[in-house]
Amino acid sequence: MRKTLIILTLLFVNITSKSVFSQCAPPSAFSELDINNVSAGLMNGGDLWWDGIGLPKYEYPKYSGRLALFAGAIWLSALDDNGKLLTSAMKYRNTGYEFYPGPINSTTGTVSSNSCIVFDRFWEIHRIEIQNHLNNVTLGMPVPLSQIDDAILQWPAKGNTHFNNYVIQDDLAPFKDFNNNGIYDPENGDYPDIKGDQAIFWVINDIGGVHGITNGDPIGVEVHFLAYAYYNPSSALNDATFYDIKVIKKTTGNASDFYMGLFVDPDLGNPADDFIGCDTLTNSGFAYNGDAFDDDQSGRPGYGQNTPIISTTFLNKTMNSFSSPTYAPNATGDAVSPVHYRNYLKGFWRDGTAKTIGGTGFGGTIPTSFMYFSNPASPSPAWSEVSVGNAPGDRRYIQSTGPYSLNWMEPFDISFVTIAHNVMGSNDVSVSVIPTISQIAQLYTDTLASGNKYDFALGINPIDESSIAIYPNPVTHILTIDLKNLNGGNIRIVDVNGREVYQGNANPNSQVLNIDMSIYENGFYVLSVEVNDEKRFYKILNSHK
Ligand SMILES: [Ca+2]
Ligand SMILES: [Ca+2]
Ligand SMILES: [Ca+2]
Ligand SMILES: [Ca+2]
Repeated sequence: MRKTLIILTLLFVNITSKSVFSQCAPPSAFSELDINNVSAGLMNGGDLWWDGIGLPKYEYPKYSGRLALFAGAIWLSALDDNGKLLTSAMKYRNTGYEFYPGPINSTTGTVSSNSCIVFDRFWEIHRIEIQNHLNNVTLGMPVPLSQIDDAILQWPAKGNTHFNNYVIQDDLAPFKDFNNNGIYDPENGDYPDIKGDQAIFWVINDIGGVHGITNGDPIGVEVHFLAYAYYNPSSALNDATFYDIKVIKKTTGNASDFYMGLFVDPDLGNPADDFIGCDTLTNSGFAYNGDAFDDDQSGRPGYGQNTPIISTTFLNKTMNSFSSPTYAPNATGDAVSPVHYRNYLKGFWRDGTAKTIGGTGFGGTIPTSFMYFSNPASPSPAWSEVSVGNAPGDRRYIQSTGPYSLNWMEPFDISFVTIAHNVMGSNDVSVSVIPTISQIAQLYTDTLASGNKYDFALGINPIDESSIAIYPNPVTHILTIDLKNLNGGNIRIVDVNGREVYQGNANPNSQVLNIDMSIYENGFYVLSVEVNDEKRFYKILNSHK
């Protein structure tokens, strides 16, 4: 991305967008996901990985001063009940905004200027803070507020009475409703339901002001983001950042033919010598250096001979198209109208003509939705930027998924992962990139499939739910606790009044505990299993006679 234009037009933009009816001030928050080998800047305007003005903020490796991505953004396009085109697609901020801070009130279908202000921020939380909180939780007794970390107390979850000056009436930031009362009350054991060792939540909407990028009509959606990362130096997770995005139509009426895209502007060190491509099997787009040496450029350090490959992978949705617009003001160029945005999201060029296999993807005979879908290390007739002999340059790409129905109050969920692959100058993605993507995508799938409610860490979870069996529940006489593969653990059972009625240890030689529950009164009990400072809770119904 050429950055000078953005700065020149920024002042003009702010004036024009404020002169219209906008209820919300533009988004102004910035945060960083930085627990592992990546430092990823986050913005709250539907854009990612930059500072909102002109500097890239996706540093890899962290502290190296080298940047792998210039920016990214979400693109949404749908039709309303009458077939009218609706568009909310962010790019850069040079002509305004598409998304504004805060949720939409589902009763009124509107945003309030107060919510725009209260939500113009990020909520950051670490796994360790949640563990500390759980260690303070004594069942049946509220945790004193003074003992609860602000990050947990202020978590923007439904019904949180400790949240400042705003009543959160709908589902918002994910949480574990430990006491099952439908609202977030951390003093009674609730806690943020994050993934990763560090997670950052924010919420935006597309109706808080004019759409200064696409000039399109809003879809009427609230969008939740949870960005998260794992500290795991022994695996590729350490080079990855994850994003769970939830899109909820909250204004009246349903939308159809909904497409969602991820716009990515990779700038691998020197932005002027890059190539891009995609892998349809792993639902991934990627960027690699277009020549053998990534030079310094305008004070931005290049990667030299060891440029990483950077990939973006849809984890729970199929990638239905991959496009790379040129800078030409013609059919292959940037989207400048809502119809253009939609055409790219559907896999066409901006004017609606099909992309075609071979060459630059334009004007051929065999239509395709995916540009440069081959391994760059494979010779022609494989189709990559290398095989067709392109000149390296500044690239952007759009990967999309769709179409879907987007019905009122039915969330659309998409997760993606961005991975930097330290490949030591190779562009053979089949060897050095795709296996890593597959491995991480599999970890993601396994974690979902396990139903593990304590899924703080992929692959390194200290208490795996499948390693504990507790039965029967309800219990009429003997409650069996089988710790299977775990190396022992501490078991406590507490009644509804917070009184401990049982405490015992399982050890590696006797992993099965049989507890006679018939000696206790009927009713609910909470059983905790503690292994290596990790606790897991179970609600048990005692029901003898
Ligand atoms: Ca609760
Ligand atoms: Ca480069
Ligand atoms: Ca170069
Ligand atoms: Ca670029």
